[in-house]
Amino acid sequence: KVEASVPEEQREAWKKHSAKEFKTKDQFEADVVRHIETTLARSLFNCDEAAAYAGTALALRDRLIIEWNRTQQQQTFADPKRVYYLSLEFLMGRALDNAILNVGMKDVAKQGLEELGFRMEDVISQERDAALGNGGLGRLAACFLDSLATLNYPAWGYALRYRYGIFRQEIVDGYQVEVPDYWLDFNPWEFPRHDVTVDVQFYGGVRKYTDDSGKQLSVWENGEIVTAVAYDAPIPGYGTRTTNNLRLWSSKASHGEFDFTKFNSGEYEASVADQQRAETISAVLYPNDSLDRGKELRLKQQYFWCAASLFDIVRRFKKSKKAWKEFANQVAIQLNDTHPTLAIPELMRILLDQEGLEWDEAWSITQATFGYTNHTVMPEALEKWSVPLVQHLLPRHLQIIYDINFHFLQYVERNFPKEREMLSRVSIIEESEPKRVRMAFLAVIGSHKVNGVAELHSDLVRTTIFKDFVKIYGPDKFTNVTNGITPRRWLHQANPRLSALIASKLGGHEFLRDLNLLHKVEAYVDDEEFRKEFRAIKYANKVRLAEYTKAVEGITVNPSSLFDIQVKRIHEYKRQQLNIFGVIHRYLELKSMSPEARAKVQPRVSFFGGKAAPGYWMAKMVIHLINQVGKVVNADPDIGDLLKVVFLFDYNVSKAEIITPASDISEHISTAGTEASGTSNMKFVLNGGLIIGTCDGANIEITREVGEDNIFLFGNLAEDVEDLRHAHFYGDSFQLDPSLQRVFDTIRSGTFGDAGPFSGLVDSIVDHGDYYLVSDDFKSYVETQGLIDEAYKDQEAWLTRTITAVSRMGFFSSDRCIDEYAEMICELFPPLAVWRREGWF
Ligand code: F58
Repeated sequence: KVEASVPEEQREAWKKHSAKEFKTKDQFEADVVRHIETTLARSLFNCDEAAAYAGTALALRDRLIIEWNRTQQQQTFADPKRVYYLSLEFLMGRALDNAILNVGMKDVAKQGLEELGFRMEDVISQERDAALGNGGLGRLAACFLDSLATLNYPAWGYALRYRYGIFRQEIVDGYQVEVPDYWLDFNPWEFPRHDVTVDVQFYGGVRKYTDDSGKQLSVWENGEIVTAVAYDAPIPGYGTRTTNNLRLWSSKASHGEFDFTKFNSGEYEASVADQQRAETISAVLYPNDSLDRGKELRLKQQYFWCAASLFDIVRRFKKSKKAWKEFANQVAIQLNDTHPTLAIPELMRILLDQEGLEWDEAWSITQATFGYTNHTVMPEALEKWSVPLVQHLLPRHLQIIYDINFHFLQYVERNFPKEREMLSRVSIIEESEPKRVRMAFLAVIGSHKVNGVAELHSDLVRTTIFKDFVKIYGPDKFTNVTNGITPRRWLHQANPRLSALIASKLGGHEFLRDLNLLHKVEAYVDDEEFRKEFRAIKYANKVRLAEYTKAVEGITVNPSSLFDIQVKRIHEYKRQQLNIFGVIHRYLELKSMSPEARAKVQPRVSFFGGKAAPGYWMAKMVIHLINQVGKVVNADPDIGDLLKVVFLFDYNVSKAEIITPASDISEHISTAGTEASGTSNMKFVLNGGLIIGTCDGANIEITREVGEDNIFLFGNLAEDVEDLRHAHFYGDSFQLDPSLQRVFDTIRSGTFGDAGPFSGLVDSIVDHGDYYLVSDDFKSYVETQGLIDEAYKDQEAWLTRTITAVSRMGFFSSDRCIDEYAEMICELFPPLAVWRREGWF
């Protein structure tokens, strides 16, 4: 039973006046104008596009709030099992366009804005991206929120409210320069909840005591307190009234702005320093996309966020007055990578120290509550925290981690008495100097399910990093949920014309809710009218990217060229270096051709985009090389339109919405076994582009779905990688492919400017073992690019391939993933199956 704050007799007045949603264009316009005039204090004489954006966003926000409140009320009354997605990153991008679409107001808003004197695209582009993430992992979390709401799951996201998101990238003299991303100037989508706060403790010590019943308990005390303040953002589902909540925590000093005792005694600086130290916790997103740097502030962020979120979740559970044994029936917590793993010892601490449960009961509740998603098998990305650091910052948690380890190792010893060396391999504590806590092991041990994000990756998870754990727990604990993307943003929003074309053939936009319906598109693969429009759409999207390229990079590209795109974080394992070496090879080939031969060449534009982690020298040199090559090639009169090289600076979600629909070919060319899944590969194919890729991550399942003829695979397989690496180190003669040798010679000769900065790139391949096997795959890469050139010349066949591929992409909807998570991991069924079908209302 939930207490209402307004007595029965007064509720009529509330109902009469409670906010109403707008439905018509007139009501929409009225709300926009009212906000511009009263909330922003502007008028029609000084309303620029930024103000129009603000007014529109506020009008839409009013509308979202109604549904949001309603959803939350319904959930409070029904008190179903809820799923909590703990992710340190949510790469949301822009919210307005998505909100307009999801509440079904696209036409009304477009016409309304036109009547008020604005173009919808201009208004939408005023919004800054919410860039609270690095790359795929953060964007996946954002797609999942969209799907959870669309499928009516009662779900909350929890993260940090970073004051600075991922840095903005500028290019100066061909080098990446990082600029802070202060995105909170005007953010209409968040609601500060100053009444929802949690005090989070750090440092201090642990005291043992005996309570009245004679029971031994521990208490963590005398630490430093930082307050977490909740900021909520509504997450509307598509075609449903369900509007879920994303809760972001902001840190502030527990005593408010100043410590008044210090302030009053004249210690102004100390008083302000405390405040700044507290606020630093949620100040900035760490811009590393794969390396674990083990920084204290990062650990503080992780604990701060876990502690605040768990307090909130437990507080909500306790309102229901249910017994603790019901906890895991009411609460499913999904850990997005190991970053939230401290939630495991934190829940144990709450259950043991605050609620007085016995170890065994607390542990079975904890294990039943958590599920863990792994996103990488690369050793340098697996988090390990130094024991002395955890001891200092979280002394009680370290005890609990040791206790968990003790129980676990006892279990292993009992069950595998002959395998003593296994104990040190699986121990949560690594016996290094200093000792370190292996967070991935803690996550596995504390969860009831562990999943990878594509089939190959889940196999590698089972056979490499968690091999021993499969033996210990049995294979059922380890599963796969292949990633997906939301078709609302990545088809309908990014490519409205293609979405409209598909809708015209399928009798409406239902495919946006059930992407498997796309298979019906295949029936139109020979339909001339359909083909014509499909081709025109691709061309228009390429023209849009060409215009954008001209506007921001000053480079003219011909939209009739083959557009080859590689946009993602810059990393050696993703092998942008392979791509740019291939481009240089192409350039050298062109230079040595006769005019007759050149006339037969397929013109191509190579687009690159992506950020390098600020401390990642090699990745930064890759960016520099791309820019330097572009400078030379684009200015070469011999080459003209035959080859252009473009680095699109500051790649982010909103730019991806322009770039993705414009590809003919996109590159997903990671060293086999390194890219867990990839998700942009799915986006490109869904938008009518083909892929050149290695047998890695989700490329393999994309091949299974679209058919081998509709994808260009090349390169060595994951199972060969170990031997190839070994051969680089121990093989007697290392023979570089002559074409690659020529590429290196050209770089070293200074053709692309000072060769000094590029020596590391070349040396890593020639002298340092070529860890990412660029030289092993170079030949087949270049050959496959040749096949692509040939294939592209037959435009009709190419079109058939792209249409076929689009129609077979239904599997890659994030809606499918979310249902799989719900069924297999969170065990949200059966009650949710009903709501899922029928919606909440
Ligand atoms: C990515 N991981 C995988 N990590 O690389 C990609 O293959 C996969 O498709 C995607 O997750 C979604 O499953 C990724 O983006 C990060 O950015 C982390 C940020 C924090 C530090 C460690 C890496």
